[in-house]
Amino acid sequence: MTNPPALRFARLTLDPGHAHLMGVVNVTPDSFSDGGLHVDRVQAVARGRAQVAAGAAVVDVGAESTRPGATPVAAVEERARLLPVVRGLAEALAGERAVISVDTYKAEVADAALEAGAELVNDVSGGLLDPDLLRVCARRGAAVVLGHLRGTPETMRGLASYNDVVSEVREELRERVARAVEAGVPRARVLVDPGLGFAKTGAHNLALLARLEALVADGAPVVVGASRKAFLGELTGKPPAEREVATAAAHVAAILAGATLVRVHDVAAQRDAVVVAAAVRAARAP
Ligand code: PMM
Repeated sequence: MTNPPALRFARLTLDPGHAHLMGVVNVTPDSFSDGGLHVDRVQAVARGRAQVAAGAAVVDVGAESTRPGATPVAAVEERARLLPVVRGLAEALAGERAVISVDTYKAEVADAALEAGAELVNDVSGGLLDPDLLRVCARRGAAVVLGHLRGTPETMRGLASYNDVVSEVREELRERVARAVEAGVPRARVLVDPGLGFAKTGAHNLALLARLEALVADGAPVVVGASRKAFLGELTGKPPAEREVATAAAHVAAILAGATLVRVHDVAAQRDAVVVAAAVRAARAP
């Protein structure tokens, strides 16, 4: 297995040979309050602080759902939702060993979020939906997660067709990494993600988890997001809120295969599984 270099951020260095938690912070309008975005902002910042207190190295702030079939949000709206939260988190986490990530595929949103204090861009499309995003990351020295999807979140459901999902995803991720490097992002600042659920069936997700070593072997730190996803519901028969143990099992498999970062909704619920899986991996004979 190759050993990717450490990922340096302002107050934290992520060792790709270890496993870390990325806690999700969703910023969606609160339809039950007339305070709207303000109330949302306070709650989102508190959520981010709690994720870090529970053990997250990264908080991933997102304002547009990328679930299958989700309708896109305009960049201006996405920025208006995200920026106050990113600024609030940058202030709230100033003394913490934590990194703020922004979950967006839009260059102008990423640019504004990096200006506001984010250090990592999490693009589920891997630079495919807005190629300017890679140039923004290069210019600002940001690290970037390049996710694998086909089509768009709106259309991807119909595009889950592969002969060999693992080798095709690996090939397409290699192309995306090459494009990021061409755009000026240092290779050492690029992470990759197989994009579980993004133009994938449950069987595709399982194949990617089962053979994740193939992606890890390419050298970039691997991010995995299985948290509460539909394929875990298909396996267990449980609704999203009851998929924490299933999430932990999927992420333990990913960590044993070499994943560096797992993206979760509930850091407190997931931390111990990640710590134990990482310790087992580290205890392997060198
Ligand atoms: N999944 C979702 C959103 N962002 N980012 C990365 N890097 N990997 C993922 O698997 C991923 C992501 C969609 O899941 P959610 O709507 O449940 O957050």
